[in-house]
Amino acid sequence: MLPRDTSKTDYISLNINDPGTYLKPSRSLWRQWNQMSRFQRNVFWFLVITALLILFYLLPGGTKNVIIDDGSDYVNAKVAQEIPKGDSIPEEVVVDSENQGVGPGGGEVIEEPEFQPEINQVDDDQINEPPQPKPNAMVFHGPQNDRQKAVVRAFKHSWAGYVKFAWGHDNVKPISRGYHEWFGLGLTIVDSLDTMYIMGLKEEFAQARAWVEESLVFHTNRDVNLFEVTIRVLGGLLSAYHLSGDKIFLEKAIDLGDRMMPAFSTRSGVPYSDVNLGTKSAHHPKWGPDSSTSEVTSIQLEFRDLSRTTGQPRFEAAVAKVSEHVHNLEKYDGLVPIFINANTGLFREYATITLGARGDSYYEYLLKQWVQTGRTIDYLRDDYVAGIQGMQKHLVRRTAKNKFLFIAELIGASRDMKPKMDHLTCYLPGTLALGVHNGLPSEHMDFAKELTRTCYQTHVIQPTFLAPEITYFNVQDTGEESQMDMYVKSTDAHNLLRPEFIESLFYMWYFTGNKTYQAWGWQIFQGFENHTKFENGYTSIGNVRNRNNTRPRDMTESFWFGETLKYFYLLFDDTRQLVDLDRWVFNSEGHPLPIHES
Ligand code: DMJ
Repeated sequence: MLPRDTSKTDYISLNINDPGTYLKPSRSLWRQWNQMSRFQRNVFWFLVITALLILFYLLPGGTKNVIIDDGSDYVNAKVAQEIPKGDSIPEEVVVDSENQGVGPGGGEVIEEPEFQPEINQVDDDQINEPPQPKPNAMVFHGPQNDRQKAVVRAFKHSWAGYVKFAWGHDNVKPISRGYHEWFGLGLTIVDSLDTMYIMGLKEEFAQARAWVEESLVFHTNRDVNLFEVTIRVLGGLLSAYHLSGDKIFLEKAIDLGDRMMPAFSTRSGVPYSDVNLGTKSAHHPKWGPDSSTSEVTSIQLEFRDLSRTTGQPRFEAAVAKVSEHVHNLEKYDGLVPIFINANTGLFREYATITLGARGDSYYEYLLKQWVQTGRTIDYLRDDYVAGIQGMQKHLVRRTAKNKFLFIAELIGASRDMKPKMDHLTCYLPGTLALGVHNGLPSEHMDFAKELTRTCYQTHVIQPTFLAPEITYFNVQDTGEESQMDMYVKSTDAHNLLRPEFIESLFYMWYFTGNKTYQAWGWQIFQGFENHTKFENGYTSIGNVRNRNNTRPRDMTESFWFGETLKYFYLLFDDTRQLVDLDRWVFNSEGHPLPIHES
């Protein structure tokens, strides 16, 4: 074979690294261009267009989804592409039925034009309210008895897995030794801060504090859920600030609060569910046009606290407007449907009424806001009392056999009663007890005790001693000896390490001093120890009905650290003085915030 004669090639080499090839003054560019083959010209244009595109995308504000604010956010940007914005989290990591992006009502997304209101904010300069003085650091002395020590061991075990395999990410996956990203905000770290502080875990707290200072940033172009970020991150930061007096937490809270404010830029002032902290834009969820009622009404403690702490009233003004708006809406004997439209400001007609997902903390925050503001805002108390009366009239039912009290749901236009209760509803006894302590009707305590007993039963009847996500109740007497009070469908048999019942046990113990509540909590703690503990932490499980087949889900929600373990620790505080409930009010994620005089 003859060697190829390269001197007679029918192309010229295109070396873009050699400027001489193109810029030699002796050869005209035009001639060179004409000598190029079509292929070479295409390559040339391709390179030029690519370069322009890269330039365009690197310019600030050039894109919505791909821009990365700085190199350190690369992982977040990558994950943002893996988890579609506002869509449901993939099944294997879906852990929170309230947060699943599968919208009731069909999923048809109504595109509404973006509304730019005349800013429903207060001009901070006009109101001369000084910020609170920096709080003194609270002092905690660590676990005082064997049960508290066991809880701290559980915390440290779980935390160790998180540090090792998921540091800086939202959640640890303790079995596969990986992590799960939801908002890319280090949720577990921020949710854990005050728990560690209260448990006296100084080294762990210092490590987390350093991460907050160096790595917690909010400028990533990514949609987050307003409610979840408010209760977990804003609440976690503010609580850490009030307990420790460390200003870094407040600085981060202010930045976050500012970035969430665009969510309130709607016609009605009722916020959108989703807000992009990077671009500061907000919208309704991808799965439907409405926000969840509990979500828009359970952000007030945190935004108000931010205002009171900084002396900047605009945060409180925005959320107070939402509460006032909802107060003025027509209700069903104090009960609210679970969806509300941010633009019309109206409830979705005939949406479900429930004390479970999407309804629960509406009632909780009526009471807690009233407590937070020194019991001075009457309509909040009145709406809360009306809500409890409405529950007793329309939702409270009893099982046929043992007359266990539960809170049913009302479904659809016909308002049919569904004898089903989410585990989420088991927060209510604690809230009722808090209300009675603050002077509300003493019958609420009877209600609280009965519901506590039922929630305890949802644990007792399971071989794992852990409650399922949802329980159904038998209300018709069949006359059969074997009739059960409650049953669980296989799709509802999971346990996500949720805190609600432990939270209620803590309040019941705190206000009554009845050690039975501590004993019940200890039994449940053993359930978690026996069935959710693995080498690298604790995981949600898919099945509480069979101790030999619990189907571990490989996921630790941040509320395990922020709430469940904190409430266990407080429940086992024999002195009942660790956190004074006349000075502090816990937000919906278990973060204590100070009570004000007005
Ligand atoms: C937490 O994020 C909060 O307690 C919220 O109010 C309800 N759901 C989870 C815990 O189950």
